[in-house]
Amino acid sequence: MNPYFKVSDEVKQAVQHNRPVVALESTIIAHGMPYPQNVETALRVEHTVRDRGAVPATVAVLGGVLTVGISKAQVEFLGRNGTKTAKASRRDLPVILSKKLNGATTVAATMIAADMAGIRVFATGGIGGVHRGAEATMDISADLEELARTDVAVVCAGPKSILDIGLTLEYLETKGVPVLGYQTDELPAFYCRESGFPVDARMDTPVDIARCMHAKYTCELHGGIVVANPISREDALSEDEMDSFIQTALDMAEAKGIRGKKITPFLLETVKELTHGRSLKANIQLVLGNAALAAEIAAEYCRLNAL
Ligand code: PSU
Ligand code: MN
Repeated sequence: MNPYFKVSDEVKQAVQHNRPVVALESTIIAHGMPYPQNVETALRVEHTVRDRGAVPATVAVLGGVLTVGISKAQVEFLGRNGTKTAKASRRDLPVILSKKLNGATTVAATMIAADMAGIRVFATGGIGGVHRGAEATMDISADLEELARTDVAVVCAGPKSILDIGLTLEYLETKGVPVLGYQTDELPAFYCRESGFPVDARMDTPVDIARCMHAKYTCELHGGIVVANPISREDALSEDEMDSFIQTALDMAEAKGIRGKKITPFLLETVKELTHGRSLKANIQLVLGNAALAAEIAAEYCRLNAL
């Protein structure tokens, strides 16, 4: 018995019977979007996963318990409470658990929980990465280190251009993390479909991605896989336009001296204001798209494991 860890009955049953499950994070709820869009989106994402025949498993720390498969009421609580709930990445977990606090799990912390629960597929909006200027600040998201060590495929819309995408790819290469493009040769960059950087490999179907996971985990090549799923054409924002907004947001962060775990939420919020909410709409749409793809990959992965 681990007093710091809990899996809902529904998720536990699904994992035990090799039925598809998709892990979902909660930093995006508490720190990534404003209320009430955060709650609406989190519940729509769960619904999308169910529609595709998989069980959603939203992860958060509640009263010192890392919980996989939180309830609707708990999603609502996290959404309303917003940034009052601490952002919890790997290094934050021991303090939050021991003090019986609440925590909104990042990609890294959600991967840890998913792995502990036996869930291999996780959907989110964007992963953390190497920040611009990291040569000086050393700001590299713990998400990358987690991708290096924890066996979970993360379906995302690519790293956001608030990051240094080239350095993020270099880091992932060093750490042995495959970066797969879903129906694309080019790495998408979150709100935009283009980044100017190629992916390691293009995968055209969910079963191809599941096969890649199967090969990796059968050979015990530990660590994550990035599945980069471009935002739909109709929801995408233009690269040129976003570049200038992102530069403005970065300059504002610099002027205000914002650093550490606060930087990612600050940049997201500022870009949202600069685009008059258009970036929020794009963010919502891409998360829904990632949830749908993740559910399909999870189903294919279960099929391969049943053979
Ligand atoms: N990217 C997004 N939206 C988010 C995040 C990243 O587009 O909400 C969140 C994720 O939870 C990710 C975290 O794991 O930010 C990364 O934070 P940091 O850079 O401090 O590691
Ligand atoms: Mn950071």
